[in-house]
Amino acid sequence: MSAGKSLAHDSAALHVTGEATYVDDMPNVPQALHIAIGGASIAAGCITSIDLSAVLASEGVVDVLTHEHIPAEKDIGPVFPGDPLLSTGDVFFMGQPIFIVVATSHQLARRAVGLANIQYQATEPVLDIDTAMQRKSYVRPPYALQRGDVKQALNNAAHTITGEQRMGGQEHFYLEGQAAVAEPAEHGGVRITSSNQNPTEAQHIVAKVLGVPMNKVTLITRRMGGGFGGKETQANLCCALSAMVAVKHQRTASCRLSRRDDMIMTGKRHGFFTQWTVGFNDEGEIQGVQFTLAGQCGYSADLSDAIVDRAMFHCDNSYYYPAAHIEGLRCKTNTVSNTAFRGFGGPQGMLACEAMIDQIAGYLNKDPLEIRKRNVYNTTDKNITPYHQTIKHFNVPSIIESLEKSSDYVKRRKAIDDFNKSNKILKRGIALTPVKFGISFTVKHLNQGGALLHLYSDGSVQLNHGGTEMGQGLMVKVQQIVAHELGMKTDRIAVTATQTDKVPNTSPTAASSGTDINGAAAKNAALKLKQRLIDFLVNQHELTCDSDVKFANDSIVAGDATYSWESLAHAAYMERVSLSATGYYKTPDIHFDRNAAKGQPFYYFANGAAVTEVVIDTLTGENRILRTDILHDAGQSINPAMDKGQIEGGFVQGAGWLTHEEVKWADDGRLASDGPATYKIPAIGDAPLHMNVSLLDSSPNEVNTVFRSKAVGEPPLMLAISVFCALKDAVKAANPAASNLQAPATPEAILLAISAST
Ligand code: MTE
Ligand code: QUE
Ligand code: MOS
Repeated sequence: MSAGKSLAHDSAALHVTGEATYVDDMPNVPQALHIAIGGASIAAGCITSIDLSAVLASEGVVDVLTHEHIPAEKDIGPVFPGDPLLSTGDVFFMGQPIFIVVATSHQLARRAVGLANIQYQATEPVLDIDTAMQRKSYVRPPYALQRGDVKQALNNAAHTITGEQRMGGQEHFYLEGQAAVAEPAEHGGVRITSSNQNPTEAQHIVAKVLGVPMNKVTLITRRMGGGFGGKETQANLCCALSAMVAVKHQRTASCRLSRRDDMIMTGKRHGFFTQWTVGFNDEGEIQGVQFTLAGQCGYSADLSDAIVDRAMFHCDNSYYYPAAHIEGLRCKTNTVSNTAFRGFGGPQGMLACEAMIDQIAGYLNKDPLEIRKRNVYNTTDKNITPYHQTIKHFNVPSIIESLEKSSDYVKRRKAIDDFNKSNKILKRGIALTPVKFGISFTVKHLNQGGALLHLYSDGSVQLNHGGTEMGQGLMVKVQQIVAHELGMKTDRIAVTATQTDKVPNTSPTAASSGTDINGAAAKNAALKLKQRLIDFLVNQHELTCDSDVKFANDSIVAGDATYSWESLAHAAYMERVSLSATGYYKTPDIHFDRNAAKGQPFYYFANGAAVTEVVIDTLTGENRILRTDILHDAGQSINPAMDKGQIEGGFVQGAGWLTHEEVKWADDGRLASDGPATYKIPAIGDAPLHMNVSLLDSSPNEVNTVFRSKAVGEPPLMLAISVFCALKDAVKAANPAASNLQAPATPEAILLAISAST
């Protein structure tokens, strides 16, 4: 059977040979036009004059367009309005798209951009969360979760402390940048090939920008060279611009951002400023907590409402709060509009939570692991979340227990203390942190998926579904699911590009739900097709019941007869059996009343835990991850190799966020970290020296997901919180009175924490 096997990624060979085609590898059509974007050179204010004559006169330039040339809708805000495709006069951040150059080559288009003469009237930009909070400047209204009487709980608690944690944003740094190629189609339509997590939304937005119905616009995504959330809404820019040019000029138009433009013009992870007041008893058992979580949204809403919601939903991480008040603020700044990034606010909420746990441990002079275990949810009396969802099943306690043993935590804790006593300059630290990540879009309507399955008369199968491939292995997993249901070899099934004309009204491939919803939809299609074949065979062979037909080992047995897929497909076709099926799935049992802040937003939780040991150099602040042990719950894994890859990649990406990726703006609002020279992503040498990743054994999902698997895309990123907590542990060993470590824990931040006392 194919499901449950560690099959290689369906494109693995293509990836390593360079044969896999990305948007910019598409054959260069003669006459194709190339787009470059001209951005604002101030961070806030308005445009007083624009002179683009020199741009238009530049070599190879065919056209220069501003907002005045947009055929219909000028706002590409995905959920709420507020994102002008091209500035209509106001400037909200430095680099904001104002005009585009259309030229005969990418190079010539980029060269012409610099010749624009634009005058501005500048105002003072707001560049940080603190200023936005002071001014109550938000992109969306504040929102809070509430359970129990927090005031009373804090009053009655033996100890009450306040704390705060700042954390930076994160650049997606996908290897393939934002890119789209649009070809004109008949009747004012357009066909766009795009590196895109959300083809349906791009279709919707392009249709609005062009002023045509959605049926005139087709979006195609074969694969992305990484998305990580950065191509959920931010791919719309290149789609809309290339579509506009393709339709106007009736020529193929390509829009591909340079790395620098990509970093400046498209959104990133939200940095957060978090504060709490927590009450607890002598054992460190939490009695009540009050959180304020303020996210830096940039100039517009984009997905920030849902992102800060998810931060709020995760500031309990794995711990029970008898009383809680959690407020989320969506701060408006004159910076690019921030967007989805692996974890979607969850990592920020969870980091705040774990920082609070560490603070309680420090206050009571106990090992943080003791505080973690004391407060962890159970399924009996500590089982209600701040959003009133009851935890019915919870693997974290047993995961912590077995990881503590398998990683030798107690012995190593002692060895680290000894090491730190005998070493003045190098200090080690260790931390075990759990992860509980809610699976489902917290916006209900997105929790649906669709698929389209064809059996051709030669016995080959073509599979389409609403999910997109960004390297995570969605296609091979869905292929495995269908092969499993039909008892056929996976290589009989070709998974094709995601296309809005094959499966309509799809959700973004996001919230780690790709396999859950599209895999289940594909299974539904496979079962429909299978039933038609069963009916056909029962009838042909005058069998008494459906179970006389068996699908296994790539063949079909019907009573005494045995078919190959080739012979069955041909026979069914000749007898006029429909061999194409659509599939559909919607996640059951979820509901959330946002006004009451009550409900069951998540179908289930993904769980895991990590133990990380680090070493810091107290003279330079340099640091290394020495060892990480991970135990992660992927349910009954559809593809253990793929899941382990997601765990390793997610962990390292999270460690990058918390250690050396630093998004920085200069005082005038210019993005200072606008390339690989000024923004450091993890290299192979930054991965843990020793990394032991295990999947939780025999743990089929408690709810009825496809193959009883669990979503695995985002949750492992949050295992990297163990790195940050271990670094804090090492900093504390260097100076027990060290000040609060800020994230990212760069060498500078580590030195600062060691040298400045609280
Ligand atoms: N893995 C790779 N290789 N590349 C990516 O871009 N994106 C992550 C995760 N893993 C990503 C990845 C994010 S943000 C999400 S939401 C999930 O994959 C989406 O895919 P899934 O739902 O199929 O897991
Ligand atoms: C997790 C997610 C997303 C989410 C909620 C989550 C996500 C996303 C949206 C969203 C919300 C409102 C919309 C919309 C999308 O919500 O990725 O189009 O109108 O796009 O809990 O990952
Ligand atoms: Mo992932 S941030 O939900 O695209």
